[in-house]
Amino acid sequence: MILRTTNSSPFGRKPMMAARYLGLMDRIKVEPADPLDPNDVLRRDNPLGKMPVLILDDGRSIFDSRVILEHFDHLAGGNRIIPSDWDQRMDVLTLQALADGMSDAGILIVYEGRHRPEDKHHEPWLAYQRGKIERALASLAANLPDPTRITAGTIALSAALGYLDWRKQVDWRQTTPALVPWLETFRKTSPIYDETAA
Ligand SMILES: N[C@@H](CCC(=O)N[C@@H](CS)C(=O)NCC(=O)O)C(=O)O
Repeated sequence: MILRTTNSSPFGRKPMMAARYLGLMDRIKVEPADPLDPNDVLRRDNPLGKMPVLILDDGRSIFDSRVILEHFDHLAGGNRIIPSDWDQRMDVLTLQALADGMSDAGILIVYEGRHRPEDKHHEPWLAYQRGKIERALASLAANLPDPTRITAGTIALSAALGYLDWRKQVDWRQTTPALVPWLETFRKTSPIYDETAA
């Protein structure tokens, strides 16, 4: 399989972490992708021009990161990072959706700077996106997931926090200190976070 991705993207880092955790790396060739390059095959493999994309052995491409994690879990026998138990599954997938939503908002903040001229930056819209991240952080701090369980949810959360550390859309370590030991414990539980640092 070919995984088009980069670890600097929070979404791209998710399948890299999952593949390592599930022991699938020897079946995957990782190729970089550049969403901004119109000639990059990414736009052929995913009409949305977003990474990550996974090219299966039969040539099909699957995306997005959630679908790829689902596929990796299946390849690894199932019930590994996405529980089969329905209630647990809903909890893990909802945590993944919340964490991915933080990354989505974080990316939109970065894109405002990248794609719009400086005099067109709209602070209320940036604050609107920051509000999503801040509310998500507060809700996570009030109901911390188990950092010793490696799931699609905790993988997505660690990737989102790593992205905020890098791009600094909000100072989550200051506003939500409860998540600092959470990330430390996650890192100690499995090397996949440090192994996929950009
Ligand atoms: N929901 C998607 C989001 C993917 C995404 O936003 N990827 C970013 C990488 S940072 C991207 O490729 N953006 C390019 C663009 O939006 O044109 C997923 O989970 O994979």
